[in-house]
Amino acid sequence: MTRLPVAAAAVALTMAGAGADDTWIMPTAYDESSYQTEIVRTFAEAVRVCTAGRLAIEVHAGGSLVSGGGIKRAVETGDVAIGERLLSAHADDNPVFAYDSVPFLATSFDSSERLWQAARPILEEILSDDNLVLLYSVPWPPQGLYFSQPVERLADVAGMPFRTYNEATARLAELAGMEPVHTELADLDGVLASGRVRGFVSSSETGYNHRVWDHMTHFYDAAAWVPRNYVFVNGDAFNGLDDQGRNCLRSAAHFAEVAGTTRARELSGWYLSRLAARGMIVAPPGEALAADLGRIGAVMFDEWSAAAGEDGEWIMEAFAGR
Ligand code: PCA
Repeated sequence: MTRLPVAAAAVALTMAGAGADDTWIMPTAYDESSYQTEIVRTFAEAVRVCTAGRLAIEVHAGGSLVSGGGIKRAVETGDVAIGERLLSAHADDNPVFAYDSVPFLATSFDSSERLWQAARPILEEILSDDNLVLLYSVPWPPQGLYFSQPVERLADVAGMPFRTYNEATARLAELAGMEPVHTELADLDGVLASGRVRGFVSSSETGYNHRVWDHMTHFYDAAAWVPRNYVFVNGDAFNGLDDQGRNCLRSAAHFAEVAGTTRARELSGWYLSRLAARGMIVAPPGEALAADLGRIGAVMFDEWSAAAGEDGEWIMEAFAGR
C-alpha cells in the first residue's frame, strides 16, 4: 500500500488547515504519458494558482507511490489526502461502482457523460460513507479487444490467458471462456513481454502508450463501454480547508473534468490511427464476434442490476430520463 511515511505527514499538515505551503500527496495508478495524468497535473496546477500557492498537490503517477489497488483505501484512511483511480476496480467494495463497465450500456462519450451524471449523486453518497469526497471524473476512450491473432468468434480464443483490469473485465473473460489474468496497467508491459497473456481489453490510448504492436496484431474496436477515472479526496482533508480552499478544489475539478473529456474525445480517433499506422489490424468486430460479445453484455447487465439493487435501479432510471 503506502510506501512513504511522508504521505501521512502531509495529510497531518493539511488537517491543521490550509495554511501557507500545505502539500497534499496524490497517488494515481496510470501512466505518466497518459492524458489522464496530464489532466491530473493540470488540476493540481489549477489548485495551486487558485489558492495562491497555499495548497500544493504533489502527483505520484503510475502506481509509483501507492499501487492502483491500494489508492482508494489510502485516501479513505488519510494515509494520503487525495488520489485518482478507476472506481470500477472497487466493485468488491460496492457493486454499483461497476456501473461504467457494463458492456454496451454506454458506448460513446456522449452516453458515458449522461450515465456518469445519472450515477454521480449515488456515487457521492456511497463514497461519503467511506469518508471520501468525489471531485471529478474523466473517461478513457471506448474499450476494445486486443489479440495476438485474428478472432472471428469467441470460440477461437477459448482458454486464452487474457489480461483484465477490474471485476467486470475478469467476468467478461470468464464468460468468453478465457483465462483472466489480473494486471495493473503499471505491470502491463512486463506481462505482455513475458507472453503470459495473448489478449486484453482496453482503449486505443492504452494500446498506443504501451506500444502493443510489438505483441498484438489485432484491435477489435468494439466500443463496448467507456470506463472512467475518478479523483476523490479524504473527507477530513477536504473539510479541513477554508471556504476558499474548497472552492478552489471544486473549480479546479470542474475545469479538469471538462478539459479531460475534451482531450479524450480529441485523442481517441488519433490513437486508433496510430495503431493502424504501426501495422495493426484495427476494425470493428465481425458479425459472429459482435453477436458473442452482445450475449455476454446482456448477461453482465443482468448480473450488475441484481448486484447493484435499488441504487442500480435508481441510476438506470436517471439515465433513461437524460
Ligand atoms: N486503460 C486502463 C483502464 C481503461 C483503459 O482504457 C487499463 O487498461 O488499465
